[in-house]
Amino acid sequence: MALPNKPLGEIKAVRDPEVVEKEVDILIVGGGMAACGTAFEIKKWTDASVLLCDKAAMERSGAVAQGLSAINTYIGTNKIEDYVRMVRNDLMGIVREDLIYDLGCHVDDSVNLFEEWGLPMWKKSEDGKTLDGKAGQKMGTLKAGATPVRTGKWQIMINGESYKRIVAEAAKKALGEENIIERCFIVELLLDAKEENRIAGAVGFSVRENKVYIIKCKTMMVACGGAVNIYQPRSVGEGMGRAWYPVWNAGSTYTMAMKVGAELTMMENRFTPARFKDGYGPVGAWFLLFKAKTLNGLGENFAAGDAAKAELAKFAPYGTAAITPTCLRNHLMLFEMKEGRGPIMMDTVTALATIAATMSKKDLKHLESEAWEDFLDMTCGQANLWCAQNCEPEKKNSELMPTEPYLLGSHSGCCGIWVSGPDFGWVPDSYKIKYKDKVYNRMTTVNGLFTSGDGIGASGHKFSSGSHAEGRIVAKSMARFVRDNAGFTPTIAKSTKELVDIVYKPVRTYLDHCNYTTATDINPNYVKPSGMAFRLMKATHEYGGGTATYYQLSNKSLEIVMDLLKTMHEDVEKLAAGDLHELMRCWEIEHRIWTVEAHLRHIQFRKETRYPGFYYQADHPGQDDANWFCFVNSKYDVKAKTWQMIKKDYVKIIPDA
Ligand code: SFD
Ligand code: AMP
Repeated sequence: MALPNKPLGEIKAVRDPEVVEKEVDILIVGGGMAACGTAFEIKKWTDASVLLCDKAAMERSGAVAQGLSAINTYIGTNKIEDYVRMVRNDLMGIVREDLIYDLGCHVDDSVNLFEEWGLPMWKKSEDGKTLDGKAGQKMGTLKAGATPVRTGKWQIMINGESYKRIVAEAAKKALGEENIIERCFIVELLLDAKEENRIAGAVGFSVRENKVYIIKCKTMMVACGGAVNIYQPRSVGEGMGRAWYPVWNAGSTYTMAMKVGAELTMMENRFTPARFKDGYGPVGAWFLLFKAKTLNGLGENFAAGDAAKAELAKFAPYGTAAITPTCLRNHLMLFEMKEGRGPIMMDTVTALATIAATMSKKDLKHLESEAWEDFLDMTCGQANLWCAQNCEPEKKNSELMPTEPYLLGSHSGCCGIWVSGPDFGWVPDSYKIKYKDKVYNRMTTVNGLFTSGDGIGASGHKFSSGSHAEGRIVAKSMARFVRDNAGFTPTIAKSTKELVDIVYKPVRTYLDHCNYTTATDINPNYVKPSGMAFRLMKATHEYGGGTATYYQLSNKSLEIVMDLLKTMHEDVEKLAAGDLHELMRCWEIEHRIWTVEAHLRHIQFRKETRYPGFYYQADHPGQDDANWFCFVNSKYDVKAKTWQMIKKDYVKIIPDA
């Protein structure tokens, strides 16, 4: 059920919240693209009871909140094998080809549904013209054979300002509003008290009412997106809060799963996207649709030069492939900047002039509005910035800059949770996870716990469409899991009181001590979450390979940041929340700290630099295929408080072309 907007000001937290206890068969945690896919699909396969909890309002939650201007995974007439090859090359070789292939088989069906639900897709007219909006709709649907406007081989353009609203509406209709709790932040997952390594529920709270939710379930999907604001953003001061990926996604997926013992994979991977400086406007449409080039400070197309070619050759076969991997594109920019040939500019002027040369005045106006719409659809801050800077892209070039790092598994990164592949003969046994002798596609190493979208590691480039399709794949797996295990009754070890004490601890800390000082943010007995957030960001920025060091770290800096994280873990015990928004911030920072620790532990373990341009391990430069052409997995033991780092064999399934 949607809750009304807040009255003016924050909602004060009380010492003793109301407790709501629920028991369902299937729990969906998150309300983003993946969760909407699951919500849309699940009732087709089961009569079991389902509940979805989203910390925000589904119409505008998660990464697609602002809308998008492209769907970056649409197979169409391409071969699925080529999709796997593209993802493998972009992610420097080590990926789960079973998961990627499986996703490739399903993703277009989600795209077709989006169009059916009203999402306008750009189409090509019979004479090869670009038609967007209503004009595009006249060409018929993609499903019926209309030709999309491809930006790249895998990407298609949309008028996507309302993308998330459209997808959420379908999810809500299919699942029923009565089975959805919005503004419910899940804090912890709960294991079963009787059966080892089996998921049994979750605990969370409402960010609009003083209520704690304790939910028992037989199976669960956690899909709370990636992790943002874990490194100091380039936008500070009055720009603070601006980031590229959704600021609300705080690593909850990874932290909550790892804390119940789920194995993580490739957490060393990160995504530091090259973006339009300060506004974070995406570059894909400019590179691919408008065919723009980047220039260094000397006005040279450096990426096409001999120095760049020589640099890329060091990372063959990826660097020498037809499409340069995302991390290496960053690497080239950083190379220029470090050599004193920055800043890097996107040559929007030449790109638009080149296309305009073949156009009428009217078509040119339309082209210019498309250039603006690319940002208005998904990153309006960038369009605002252009206005603020008097920037007309046809007259003035814009600067590009690699951003602060993000952790995610669905865009051009691949950190996440280790999951089962599908139960096909061609999928290696080492990629299958069984429960009572049955394989459950996309199940984590915790029985009954599933994930998708940004949650799944080693299979990036799913984007919005792939995350939705993956959520639908999980729906079918969960339906089967509940059916196969109908006799299971979840039991939770901790009492209701113990769970409420955990979730509301920051509120009580605040209420116990807030009268000690006149300025409630400053108190010797507690720390506010905003202070802790700055502390985390400073530590990662300086010692964890943030922008401060051009993404470079070393054995020593890792040692220092690990030490800082250790005291942060101690100090989060003193977090204090005076209102419900702050309570959410407390739990977000807790989730962020654990996610960062996993990330840095993986980097510490992998003694090579697999992703130059995303990060550089100065003590282990370059790639070491002989020792590190494998997955790195980790498992946290919450009782023993120990990390186990595991090397897992990579299996090549799709041969090179
Ligand atoms: O331009 C809790 N993405 C793009 N995908 C595309 O297909 N095309 C594009 O054009 C894309 N680009 C892009 C993209 C994202 C952003 C922010 C920009 C540009 C500016 C990527 C996709 O959006 C992304 O791959 C998917 O959305 C991932 O889906 P999913 O479901 O894994 O994550 P989500 O949608 O962010 O949803 C997360 C949900 O979890 C909730 N949540 N709920 C309860 N308890 C907690 N503790 C929770 N924590 C989080 C959230 O509220 C949300 O509902 S471009 O760059 O290429
Ligand atoms: P972005 O806007 O950077 O998020 O990219 C959107 C899509 O375009 C993703 O599928 C990227 O992999 C792809 N892309 C972006 N830039 C390039 C480029 N220079 N060459 C090839 N693909 C790109």
